[in-house]
Amino acid sequence: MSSFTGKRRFWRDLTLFDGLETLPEPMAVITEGERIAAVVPMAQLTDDLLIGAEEAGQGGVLTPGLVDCHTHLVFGGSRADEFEQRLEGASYETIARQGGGILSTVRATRAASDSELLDAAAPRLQALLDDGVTTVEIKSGYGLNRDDELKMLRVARRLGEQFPVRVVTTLLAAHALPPEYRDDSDAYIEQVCEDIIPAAAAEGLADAVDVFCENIAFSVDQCERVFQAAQRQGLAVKAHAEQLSNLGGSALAARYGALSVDHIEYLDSAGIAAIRAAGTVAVLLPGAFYSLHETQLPPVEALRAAGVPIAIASDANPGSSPLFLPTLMLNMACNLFRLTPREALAGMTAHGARALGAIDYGRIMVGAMADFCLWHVQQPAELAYAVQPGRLAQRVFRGEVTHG
Ligand code: DI6
Ligand code: FE
Repeated sequence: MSSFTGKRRFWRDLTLFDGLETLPEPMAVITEGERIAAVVPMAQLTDDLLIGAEEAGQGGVLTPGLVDCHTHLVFGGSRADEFEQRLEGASYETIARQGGGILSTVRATRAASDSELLDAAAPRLQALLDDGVTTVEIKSGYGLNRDDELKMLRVARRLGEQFPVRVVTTLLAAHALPPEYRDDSDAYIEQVCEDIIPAAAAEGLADAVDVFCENIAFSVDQCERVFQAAQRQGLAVKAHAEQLSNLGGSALAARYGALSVDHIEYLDSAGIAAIRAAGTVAVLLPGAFYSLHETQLPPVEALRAAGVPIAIASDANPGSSPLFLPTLMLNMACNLFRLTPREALAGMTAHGARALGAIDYGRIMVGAMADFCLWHVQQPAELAYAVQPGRLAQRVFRGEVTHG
């Protein structure tokens, strides 16, 4: 018997993807309260293991609950008008330099109340849950001042209280230059470092701090100041880096022990060596690559050869990735970036959890959180091969069946 407490449930006759690979024989999973208590081949499922346990499912493919480790799920307004402009040839950068893009969403987010932001985010979050997500990272970054950045993070925290999901929050105040600092980016970075980060840390609203290191956003030096301020508050760091060019943001992030570097289409061999040495996760965001019609592919083969863990996420946001279907990201990771289905699934389970600095979810193993999904598919690869909402047979979060 395990050392855990709580209600005992078991699932049997499973094709099990454990977060890294598909096990070769039919398996059973036994939970106790919020934790996984046993993972055994059916051939070893003896009666003593089932004492006091209620059968909760049988058959099908079981995977860890999906971990969407990079989203901008909380935001006001819509960018459908820019979608049309970009289809008519305007570039993402041009729209941003004209005060559109992120700043368009900033204006709408600042104007929205907490409850309006929560009501707008709720159906987007539900769409992720209905597609198997049990952990979601939600960034700020559309407030760009203390009050509105903290407003976004409070809304993210409330979503985690109101829905059966784990919400991990990230402060991304260094997402874009707000209009009131249009001529003095260093002064804005000073406010981020001396005011916004300490205020978020004091209220326990942020689990990590992120930056957008890019020509249309902030320089390596400015991002380094943000990382130093985060570390003064004991917060982990991550970076949107090498998305549209190579400024060396990933190498900087690695020097600060970043949990992850994200996008990284323009990552070079020096950056790969740096993140490999730092144990930083490479988060690929195929939705943004696809929506922005990018052509520069991330260096997947070099990341594989270097043994860098690759995560996949939706980057769900109103501008560069208005895509709220995580299993579509599995399909895109394979079709656009040539990941294998196994790599893509690991990227949205074990490696997604690692990109959030987590060790007790994202895997099906004894002692892990009982966060997992039973799917109406014959084999795990189908989850990446086909894009088909509605395949979730059961969703289990902290040991409780929340769907199906
Ligand atoms: N890179 C992106 O693709 C998103 N943020 C970032 O740093 C874009 C967010 C938006 O367009 O609203
Ligand atoms: Fe992003």
